[in-house]
Amino acid sequence: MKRLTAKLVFMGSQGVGKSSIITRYIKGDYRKECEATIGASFMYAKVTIRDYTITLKVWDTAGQERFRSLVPMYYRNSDAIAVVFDVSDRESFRQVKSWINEVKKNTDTPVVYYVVGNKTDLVDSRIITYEEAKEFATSVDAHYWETSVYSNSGIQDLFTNIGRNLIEMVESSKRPTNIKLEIDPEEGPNNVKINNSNIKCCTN
Ligand SMILES: Nc1nc2c(ncn2[C@@H]2O[C@H](COP(=O)(O)OP(=O)(O)O)[C@@H](O)[C@H]2O)c(=O)[nH]1
Ligand SMILES: [Mg+2]
Repeated sequence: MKRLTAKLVFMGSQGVGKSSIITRYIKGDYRKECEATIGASFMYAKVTIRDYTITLKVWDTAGQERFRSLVPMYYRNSDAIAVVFDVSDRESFRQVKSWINEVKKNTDTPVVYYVVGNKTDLVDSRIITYEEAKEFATSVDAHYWETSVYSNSGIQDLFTNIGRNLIEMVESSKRPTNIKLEIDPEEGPNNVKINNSNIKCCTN
C-alpha cells in the first residue's frame, strides 16, 4: 500500500457551496443553512485509488472579500486547488479567474487546478453553460468538473479525480516537494487517522 498526504484547498466566492461540497463528501450529508465560514478550517478526507490511500487535508476558505488577504496563508504549499462557482451566478464565475491568477502568481510547485461548477440542479436559473466553463478551465490549464450538492452528483467523482491527478503528479517527474509519499513494506491494516473534529460549518 502506498500512502499519499496532500493539501487540497477550496476557494471561490461566498455562497457557491464550498462548505457544502466538503461536508457532503466527508459526512455524506449537507445542511441547508450553513453559517458563513469565518477565516478557514480544514478536515481530512480519504480517497482510495488502486494501491494508494490518499489523505487529503482539505481547507475550506471563506469567500468574503474582507478575508481575502488571509487566503494566501491557506493555499501556500497546496497540491490541489478547487475553485468553485455557482452555475447560476455569473459574478462567481468571473471571480474564478482572479482566484486562479492569484494562486498561480504565488506558487512555484506544481498544483492540480480544478474549476468546479456547482448547483447544476438549478436548471432553470443556470447561466454558465458547460461549454463556456470548460473552455475557460482549459484556457487556464485547469480541469473542469460539475457538481450538485442537492442532487448529490459529481461530488464523489470530484475527489476521486483529484486523487487520480495527484497520483499522476507523484508518478511523473513533476513531483512536487510537498506531497508526502510513504510506501508500506507490506500490505497492512489501514491506520490513516481520519479526523473530523475540525468541521466548523454544517455540523450539529
Ligand atoms: N441549489 C443548490 N444550492 C446549494 C448547492 N450547494 C450549496 N447550496 C446552498 O448554497 C448556500 C451556500 O452554501 P455554502 O456551502 O455555505 O457556500 P460557501 O460559502 O461557498 O461555503 C447554502 O444555502 C447551500 O445550501 C447546490 O448544489 N445546489
Ligand atoms: Mg463556507
